[in-house]
Amino acid sequence: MSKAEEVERLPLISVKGVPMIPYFANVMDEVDVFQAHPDDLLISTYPKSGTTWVSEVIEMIYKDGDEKKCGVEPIYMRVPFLEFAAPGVPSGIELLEKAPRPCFIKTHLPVQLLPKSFWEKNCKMIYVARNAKDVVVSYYYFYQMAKVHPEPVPWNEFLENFMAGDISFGSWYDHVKGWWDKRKEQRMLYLFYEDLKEDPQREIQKVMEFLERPPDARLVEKIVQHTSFKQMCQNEMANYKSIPTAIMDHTISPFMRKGITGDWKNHFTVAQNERFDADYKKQMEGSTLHFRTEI
Ligand code: PPS
Repeated sequence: MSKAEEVERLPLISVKGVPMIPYFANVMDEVDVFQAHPDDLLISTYPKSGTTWVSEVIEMIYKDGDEKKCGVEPIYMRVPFLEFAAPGVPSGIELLEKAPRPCFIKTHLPVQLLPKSFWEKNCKMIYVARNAKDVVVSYYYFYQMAKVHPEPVPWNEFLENFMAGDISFGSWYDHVKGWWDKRKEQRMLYLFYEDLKEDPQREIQKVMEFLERPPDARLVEKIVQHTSFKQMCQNEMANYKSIPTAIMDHTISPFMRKGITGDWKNHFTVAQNERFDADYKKQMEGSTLHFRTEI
């Protein structure tokens, strides 16, 4: 097996028009024919939108709030990342081949690249969306610390690339709209990061209802505590610190970075904000999707 030290920052390559990390693109033929189980639960997001947070919430729901059971393995083993691949670590497909089914599966794929078996098997899906401004800031730091990404570029250039969709997993705008448009055809719960920040109790209850779990206020409270940003920063099984440094270097920027809504205000200049807003209006025109950039 190759070593994590061999990870290289390579330019993105197009998979059916979607720019992807070459390691991920190389496994897309296997991903495409992946056979979902009808009871698998898909957790889908554009990167940096709250995937890890919601994954831990779901784990806690299924394990009846037993923190020890959730703490047996890192989150990337408990919720395999379907299209992930990198030297020196098992790919998502390899993990899923060994995983007891049904299981939880993470993906960042835009809706049109999701393997068709998820639709055919009518799997439940939870999509988590986060406002574009906080996503681009979070992603800017993630590009620096997660070394499977192309060479990092200065903030202004990164912002331009984001608006153009010239970024790993492509356009945020197409991603959130694509999944939004599918939500009525499928057993899908569409959540917003900002709602989770504002009222985690309410949103966790929503998830439990979607998963056909009986109401349980004590369990909800336990999950709220266990999945608070502070707790998850310290939780070695959720904070990604066990990934080899050659792949993720937390000294550059921690995976659990700030966990807030509105950090974009510390990064966007007035001019960047105006330009972004004007472009946003065009790209989101006609969509009924609405995001909050502050709470
Ligand atoms: S990834 O790499 O795409 O799977 O990342 P993802 O987990 O989707 O998103 C990472 C961002 O989510 C923040 N985060 C949280 N915020 C609030 N509460 C909790 N519990 C939590 N857990 C993770 C994490 O800090 C990243 O956001 P930023 O803005 O960079 O802090």
